[in-house]
Amino acid sequence: MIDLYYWPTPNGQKITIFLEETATPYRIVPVNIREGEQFKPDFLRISPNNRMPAIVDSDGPGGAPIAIFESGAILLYLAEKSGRLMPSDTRGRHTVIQWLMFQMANVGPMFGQRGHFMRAAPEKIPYAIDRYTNESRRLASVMDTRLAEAEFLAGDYSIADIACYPWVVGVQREPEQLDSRPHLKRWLDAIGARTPVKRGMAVMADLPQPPLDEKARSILYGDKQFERR
Ligand SMILES: N[C@@H](CCC(=O)N[C@@H](CS)C(=O)NCC(=O)O)C(=O)O
Repeated sequence: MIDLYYWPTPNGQKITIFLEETATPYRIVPVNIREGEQFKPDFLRISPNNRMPAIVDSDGPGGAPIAIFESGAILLYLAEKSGRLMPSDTRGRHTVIQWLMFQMANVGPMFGQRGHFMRAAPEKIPYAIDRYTNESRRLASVMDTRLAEAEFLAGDYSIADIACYPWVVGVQREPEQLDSRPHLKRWLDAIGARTPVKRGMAVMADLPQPPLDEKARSILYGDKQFERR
């Protein structure tokens, strides 16, 4: 059984989508990051970077439990274990890894910082908003160019698409951005139409997400992050 330490954010949704796509049994262990549950000692033993998602697979290598943090590492582990959504030939594997790293090192951080400076930051800093908006748009164009020549990021549907989708789906709220990126639009529509993707995206999605209050702000972006453990 896979225990998924989870909160409904794009990084968490990558894993629920994979688990739904592969019909892998899993149990959700909520980690309320606004309440600071990511700092509980039991969770830090699993995820020392105080970030979700993380998994514990009770049936890990050799039949012993294994804990994994970082969504990209979790996707690689689950793909390898299940033999799904990742090709087995060397060229195909590395194409997937390359686009997975593109998501982890670029799409997640840049889209994430854009969201932070647009919605969470207490003051609106035009330089920061412009910087991360420009980078997010540039990355959307990189994807559009790639998707002009390939149906999915690594050729066939894979964990690279699953990693990108929950981050990029928000571009649909800015339809003018998709007018000039028709291949990205086609890809978003195709992935969004998949039933397991809908199920993965829906896990705990009805949770009320009021604007961040002072306590949540301090937990997520304040002194709490710097306390020695
Ligand atoms: N690179 C990490 C990022 C995970 C991440 O940033 N998780 C956020 C929510 S999306 C989190 O747990 N934040 C808690 C905190 O900042 O204390 C991954 O892909 O797993």
